Amino acid sequence: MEKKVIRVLEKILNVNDRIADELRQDLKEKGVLYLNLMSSPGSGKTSLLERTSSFFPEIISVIEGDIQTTLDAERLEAVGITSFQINTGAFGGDCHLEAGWISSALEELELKKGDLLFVENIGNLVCPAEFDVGAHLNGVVLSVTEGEDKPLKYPLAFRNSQFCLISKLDLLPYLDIDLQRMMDNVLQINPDMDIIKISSKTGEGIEDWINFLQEKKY
Ligand SMILES: Nc1nc2c(ncn2[C@@H]2O[C@H](COP(=O)(O)OP(=O)(O)OP(=O)(O)O)[C@@H](O)[C@H]2O)c(=O)[nH]1
Ligand SMILES: [Mg+2]
Repeated sequence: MEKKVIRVLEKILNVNDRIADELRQDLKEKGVLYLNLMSSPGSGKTSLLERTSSFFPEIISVIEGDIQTTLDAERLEAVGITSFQINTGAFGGDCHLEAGWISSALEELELKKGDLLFVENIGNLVCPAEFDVGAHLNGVVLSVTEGEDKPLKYPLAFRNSQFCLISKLDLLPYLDIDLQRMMDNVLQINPDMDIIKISSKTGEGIEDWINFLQEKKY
Protein backbone atom coordinates (compact mmCIF):
# COMPACT_ATOMS: atom_id res chain seq x y z
CA MET A 1 0.00 0.00 0.00
CA GLU A 2 2.75 2.41 1.02
CA LYS A 3 4.66 1.73 -2.21
CA LYS A 4 1.55 2.50 -4.27
CA VAL A 5 1.06 5.84 -2.47
CA ILE A 6 4.69 6.77 -3.13
CA ARG A 7 4.32 5.82 -6.81
CA VAL A 8 1.20 8.01 -7.16
CA LEU A 9 3.01 10.91 -5.48
CA GLU A 10 5.99 10.46 -7.79
CA LYS A 11 3.65 10.52 -10.77
CA ILE A 12 1.99 13.76 -9.61
CA LEU A 13 5.38 15.38 -9.09
CA ASN A 14 6.65 14.16 -12.47
CA VAL A 15 3.63 15.63 -14.26
CA ASN A 16 4.07 18.89 -12.34
CA ASP A 17 7.78 19.06 -13.22
CA ARG A 18 7.08 18.47 -16.90
CA ILE A 19 4.51 21.28 -17.05
CA ALA A 20 6.85 23.50 -15.01
CA ASP A 21 9.72 22.95 -17.48
CA GLU A 22 7.41 23.77 -20.41
CA LEU A 23 6.24 26.98 -18.72
CA ARG A 24 9.82 28.05 -17.99
CA GLN A 25 10.81 27.48 -21.59
CA ASP A 26 7.69 29.05 -23.17
CA LEU A 27 7.93 32.21 -21.10
CA LYS A 28 11.64 32.55 -21.76
CA GLU A 29 11.03 32.29 -25.50
CA LYS A 30 8.28 34.87 -25.14
CA GLY A 31 10.63 37.24 -23.28
CA VAL A 32 8.62 37.29 -20.05
CA LEU A 33 10.59 37.10 -16.79
CA TYR A 34 8.70 34.87 -14.36
CA LEU A 35 9.31 35.05 -10.60
CA ASN A 36 7.76 33.00 -7.80
CA LEU A 37 7.47 34.64 -4.35
CA MET A 38 7.26 32.33 -1.35
CA SER A 39 7.01 33.23 2.34
CA SER A 40 5.24 32.80 5.65
CA PRO A 41 1.80 34.43 5.78
CA GLY A 42 2.02 38.19 6.12
CA SER A 43 5.73 38.68 5.44
CA GLY A 44 4.91 41.44 2.96
CA LYS A 45 4.63 39.85 -0.50
CA THR A 46 1.59 41.83 -1.65
CA SER A 47 2.93 45.07 -0.12
CA LEU A 48 6.16 44.58 -2.06
CA LEU A 49 4.26 44.06 -5.31
CA GLU A 50 2.19 47.18 -4.62
CA ARG A 51 5.45 49.12 -4.12
CA THR A 52 6.96 47.64 -7.27
CA SER A 53 4.02 48.55 -9.51
CA SER A 54 4.88 52.22 -10.09
CA PHE A 55 8.39 51.32 -11.34
CA PHE A 56 7.07 49.02 -14.06
CA PRO A 57 3.76 50.50 -15.21
CA GLU A 58 1.61 48.21 -17.35
CA ILE A 59 4.08 45.35 -17.52
CA ILE A 60 3.47 43.48 -14.25
CA SER A 61 1.02 40.59 -14.03
CA VAL A 62 0.49 38.61 -10.85
CA ILE A 63 -1.02 35.20 -10.26
CA GLU A 64 -2.19 35.27 -6.68
CA GLY A 65 -2.44 32.13 -4.57
CA ASP A 66 -4.56 32.00 -1.43
CA ILE A 67 -6.75 29.38 0.15
CA GLN A 68 -9.65 31.84 0.35
CA THR A 69 -10.56 35.38 -0.70
CA THR A 70 -9.68 37.66 -3.59
CA LEU A 71 -8.33 40.34 -1.25
CA ASP A 72 -4.77 40.35 -2.60
CA ALA A 73 -5.86 40.43 -6.24
CA GLU A 74 -8.13 43.39 -5.38
CA ARG A 75 -5.22 45.22 -3.70
CA LEU A 76 -3.08 44.72 -6.79
CA GLU A 77 -5.81 45.72 -9.24
CA ALA A 78 -6.19 48.93 -7.19
CA VAL A 79 -2.59 49.91 -8.05
CA GLY A 80 -2.98 48.97 -11.71
CA ILE A 81 -1.50 45.47 -11.68
CA THR A 82 -3.26 42.84 -13.79
CA SER A 83 -3.90 39.91 -11.50
CA PHE A 84 -5.52 36.52 -11.45
CA GLN A 85 -6.52 34.96 -8.15
CA ILE A 86 -6.35 31.23 -7.56
CA ASN A 87 -8.25 30.00 -4.48
CA THR A 88 -7.46 26.43 -3.49
CA GLY A 89 -10.23 26.37 -0.85
CA ALA A 90 -12.77 25.11 -3.35
CA PHE A 91 -10.74 21.99 -4.12
CA GLY A 92 -9.29 20.82 -0.83
CA GLY A 93 -7.49 23.90 0.43
CA ASP A 94 -4.04 23.00 -0.86
CA CYS A 95 -1.24 25.04 0.70
CA HIS A 96 0.77 25.47 -2.52
CA LEU A 97 0.30 26.25 -6.21
CA GLU A 98 1.10 23.78 -8.98
CA ALA A 99 2.45 24.35 -12.47
CA GLY A 100 -0.76 23.14 -14.19
CA TRP A 101 -2.83 25.77 -12.40
CA ILE A 102 -0.39 28.49 -13.44
CA SER A 103 -0.61 27.23 -16.99
CA SER A 104 -4.43 27.52 -16.92
CA ALA A 105 -4.27 30.98 -15.32
CA LEU A 106 -1.94 32.14 -18.08
CA GLU A 107 -4.72 31.57 -20.61
CA GLU A 108 -6.47 34.52 -18.93
CA LEU A 109 -3.46 36.84 -19.04
CA GLU A 110 -2.15 38.49 -22.18
CA LEU A 111 1.58 38.56 -21.69
CA LYS A 112 3.99 40.21 -24.08
CA LYS A 113 7.74 40.51 -24.52
CA GLY A 114 9.38 42.49 -21.68
CA ASP A 115 6.60 41.76 -19.16
CA LEU A 116 7.18 40.65 -15.59
CA LEU A 117 5.09 37.78 -14.29
CA PHE A 118 4.94 37.11 -10.56
CA VAL A 119 3.35 34.25 -8.70
CA GLU A 120 2.51 35.18 -5.13
CA ASN A 121 2.47 31.68 -3.72
CA ILE A 122 0.27 30.63 -0.81
CA GLY A 123 1.63 31.95 2.49
CA ASN A 124 3.68 29.24 4.20
CA LEU A 125 7.31 28.24 4.06
CA VAL A 126 6.76 24.51 3.55
CA CYS A 127 4.56 23.23 0.68
CA PRO A 128 5.27 25.87 -2.00
CA ALA A 129 8.95 24.90 -1.91
CA GLU A 130 8.07 21.32 -2.85
CA PHE A 131 6.27 22.18 -6.10
CA ASP A 132 8.13 23.69 -9.03
CA VAL A 133 5.82 26.27 -10.62
CA GLY A 134 8.17 26.79 -13.55
CA ALA A 135 9.51 30.18 -12.53
CA HIS A 136 12.82 31.49 -13.88
CA LEU A 137 13.59 32.76 -10.39
CA ASN A 138 12.26 31.66 -7.03
CA GLY A 139 12.42 34.04 -4.10
CA VAL A 140 11.67 34.00 -0.38
CA VAL A 141 10.36 37.04 1.45
CA LEU A 142 11.51 36.81 5.07
CA SER A 143 10.38 39.55 7.43
CA VAL A 144 12.55 40.62 10.33
CA THR A 145 9.71 39.82 12.75
CA GLU A 146 9.96 36.10 11.94
CA GLY A 147 13.25 35.49 13.79
CA GLU A 148 16.78 34.65 12.68
CA ASP A 149 16.24 30.89 12.76
CA LYS A 150 13.63 30.46 10.00
CA PRO A 151 16.09 29.61 7.19
CA LEU A 152 17.49 26.82 9.36
CA LYS A 153 14.05 25.49 10.32
CA TYR A 154 12.50 25.67 6.83
CA PRO A 155 15.54 25.15 4.59
CA LEU A 156 13.88 23.88 1.40
CA ALA A 157 12.32 27.22 0.42
CA PHE A 158 15.72 28.87 0.87
CA ARG A 159 17.62 26.09 -0.89
CA ASN A 160 15.28 26.25 -3.90
CA SER A 161 15.45 30.04 -4.25
CA GLN A 162 17.83 32.39 -6.00
CA PHE A 163 16.92 35.55 -4.08
CA CYS A 164 15.77 36.44 -0.57
CA LEU A 165 14.08 39.69 0.35
CA ILE A 166 14.49 40.53 4.01
CA SER A 167 11.44 42.69 4.64
CA LYS A 168 10.01 45.17 7.18
CA LEU A 169 13.42 46.72 7.88
CA ASP A 170 11.64 49.72 9.41
CA LEU A 171 10.65 47.51 12.37
CA LEU A 172 14.26 46.72 13.38
CA PRO A 173 14.41 49.39 16.14
CA TYR A 174 11.53 47.66 17.94
CA LEU A 175 12.95 44.13 17.77
CA ASP A 176 15.80 42.19 19.36
CA ILE A 177 16.62 40.44 16.13
CA ASP A 178 20.22 40.08 14.98
CA LEU A 179 19.97 40.95 11.27
CA GLN A 180 23.49 39.77 10.46
CA ARG A 181 22.71 36.37 12.00
CA MET A 182 19.52 36.14 9.96
CA MET A 183 21.51 36.81 6.75
CA ASP A 184 24.24 34.35 7.81
CA ASN A 185 21.55 31.69 8.31
CA VAL A 186 20.16 32.35 4.82
CA LEU A 187 23.66 31.99 3.36
CA GLN A 188 24.37 28.87 5.41
CA ILE A 189 21.45 27.17 3.64
CA ASN A 190 22.14 28.76 0.26
CA PRO A 191 25.56 30.39 -0.19
CA ASP A 192 24.60 31.69 -3.66
CA MET A 193 21.50 33.56 -2.50
CA ASP A 194 21.08 37.19 -3.57
CA ILE A 195 19.90 38.98 -0.42
CA ILE A 196 18.05 42.28 -0.71
CA LYS A 197 16.94 44.17 2.41
CA ILE A 198 13.78 46.21 2.03
CA SER A 199 10.96 48.07 3.70
CA SER A 200 7.83 48.38 1.61
CA LYS A 201 6.58 50.89 4.16
CA THR A 202 9.44 53.43 3.98
CA GLY A 203 10.85 52.46 0.59
CA GLU A 204 14.28 51.62 2.03
CA GLY A 205 16.10 49.15 -0.22
CA ILE A 206 13.41 49.24 -2.90
CA GLU A 207 15.92 50.73 -5.36
CA ASP A 208 18.09 47.61 -4.93
CA TRP A 209 15.08 45.42 -5.66
CA ILE A 210 14.15 47.43 -8.75
CA ASN A 211 17.75 47.25 -9.98
CA PHE A 212 17.71 43.49 -9.44
CA LEU A 213 14.56 43.18 -11.57
CA GLN A 214 15.94 45.49 -14.27
CA GLU A 215 19.07 43.37 -14.47
CA LYS A 216 17.17 40.09 -14.81
CA LYS A 217 14.36 41.33 -17.03
CA TYR A 218 14.33 40.26 -20.71
N1 LIG B 1 6.04 47.95 9.17
C1 LIG B 1 5.90 47.32 7.99
N2 LIG B 1 4.80 46.60 7.74
C2 LIG B 1 4.70 45.98 6.56
C3 LIG B 1 5.73 46.04 5.58
N3 LIG B 1 5.35 45.28 4.53
C4 LIG B 1 4.15 44.78 4.83
N4 LIG B 1 3.74 45.21 6.05
C5 LIG B 1 2.49 44.92 6.72
O1 LIG B 1 2.44 43.51 6.99
C6 LIG B 1 1.10 43.02 6.84
C7 LIG B 1 1.08 41.88 5.83
O2 LIG B 1 1.51 42.39 4.58
P1 LIG B 1 1.11 41.70 3.20
O3 LIG B 1 1.80 42.46 2.13
O4 LIG B 1 -0.35 41.54 3.12
O5 LIG B 1 1.79 40.28 3.39
P2 LIG B 1 1.66 38.99 2.47
O6 LIG B 1 2.95 38.28 2.54
O7 LIG B 1 1.18 39.38 1.14
O8 LIG B 1 0.53 38.19 3.24
P3 LIG B 1 -0.27 36.87 2.74
O9 LIG B 1 -0.56 37.04 1.30
O10 LIG B 1 -1.50 36.84 3.57
O11 LIG B 1 0.65 35.72 3.04
C8 LIG B 1 0.26 44.23 6.42
O12 LIG B 1 -0.36 44.78 7.55
C9 LIG B 1 1.28 45.18 5.83
O13 LIG B 1 0.90 46.55 5.94
C10 LIG B 1 6.89 46.82 5.88
O14 LIG B 1 7.83 46.95 5.09
N5 LIG B 1 6.92 47.42 7.11
MG1 LIG C 1 -0.42 38.61 0.05
